[in-house]
Amino acid sequence: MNKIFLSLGTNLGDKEANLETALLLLSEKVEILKKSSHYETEPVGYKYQPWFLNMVIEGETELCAKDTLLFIKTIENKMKRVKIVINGPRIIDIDILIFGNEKIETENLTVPHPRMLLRAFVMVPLFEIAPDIEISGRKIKDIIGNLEGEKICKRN
Ligand code: PH2
Ligand code: MG
Ligand code: MG
Repeated sequence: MNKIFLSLGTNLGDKEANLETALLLLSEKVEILKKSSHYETEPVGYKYQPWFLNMVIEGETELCAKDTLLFIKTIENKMKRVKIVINGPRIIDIDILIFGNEKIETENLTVPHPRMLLRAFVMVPLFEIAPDIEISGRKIKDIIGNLEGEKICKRN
């Protein structure tokens, strides 16, 4: 079994429903152990788009990293994600943040996720469910302390 952390994000349509659908589809092959709260977050990168709803989950899967990525892509396709603008609006985006203690650098997949340390919309929900993990030898609390102030608001 592989212990994994995934981030989910959506900023089109019924965002709550999109997260629920994605979790349901994920649960076919990933046992979901912990779910963060949902966070409304200011778009990072491309600004001219609606705010996102983001969350992070901890799970376990029998799949290897490559097959997990393929599985995630089938879910994004099932949910009819279309890519028009880089970093632009999407019905669902599911990213592999951490995959066991594997370090992966291939054309399609880099783990730990290369930009996660810079993004409050990943690090804040991750801290909520896994405050004690370290990423590349750094404590999450220290990483969050150094982030730029992108706006992020926890939903009840
Ligand atoms: N995803 C991106 C780019 N920018 N901004 C927020 N707030 N949330 C996201 O999930 C997000 C983003 C690329 O995947
Ligand atoms: Mg992403
Ligand atoms: Mg992605």
